[in-house]
Amino acid sequence: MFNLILFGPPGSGKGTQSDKIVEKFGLIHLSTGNLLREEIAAKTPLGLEAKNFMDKGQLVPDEVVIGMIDSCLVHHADAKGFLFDGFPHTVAQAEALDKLLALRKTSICRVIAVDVLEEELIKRLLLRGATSGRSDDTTEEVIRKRFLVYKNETEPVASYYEAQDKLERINGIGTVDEIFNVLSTCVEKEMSAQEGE
Ligand code: B4P
Repeated sequence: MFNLILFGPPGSGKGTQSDKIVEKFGLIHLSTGNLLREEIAAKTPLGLEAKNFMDKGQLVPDEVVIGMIDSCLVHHADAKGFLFDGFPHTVAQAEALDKLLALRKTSICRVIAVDVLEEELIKRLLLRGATSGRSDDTTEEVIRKRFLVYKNETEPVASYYEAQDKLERINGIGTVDEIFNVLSTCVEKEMSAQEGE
């Protein structure tokens, strides 16, 4: 199995690039942000609980998102591999993911971190908020809160994978196609290294 994590701050382009990577490489896209928004749109009890956290720029509790990922792994037991987008967001989620994958005799191959400066991220998110109506993108106050949470709770996930020698950083500023080309090269290199093992 080939399992990849796309890592980065809110608005760094994880969702945008994930759609293109899964199409090119035949992986299953697991986005906790999308899964949570589907629950919100369907007005499920889980969605209503999650909306409270997301609208304030906070993370949804670990046990909720870990449970969602576990059910997706069960549902796609025959997948060639997974692209995790927006997961893990905390070190506790990263540890849980390692355990879930070990139960399936597989592991994370590579974590690609997309680096973008905060001022560019704010511009992108406010623009998306104005056109999509996403409630966590509409005010700069909530967006800045999300960055603070990212620094405190999510950035340590990068060190967690760096210690496993799995982290690679790329520049996330440029056109969508330019960034996709860089990402594709990283994925191809990693896939051929895995085939050679
Ligand atoms: P997500 O849905 O995961 O994150 P996002 O804010 O959409 O960022 P992404 O990096 O995917 O940006 P995108 O491609 O869309 O999380 C939302 C919230 O859900 C979190 O704050 C949290 O509350 C909750 N959540 C999710 N996962 C969780 C977890 N595991 N644990 C706890 N809580 C969790 O790009 C952003 C914008 O930039 C788009 O408008 C796009 O068109 C534009 N863009 C993309 N690439 C560009 C480029 N190269 N140049 C210019 N613009 C670009």
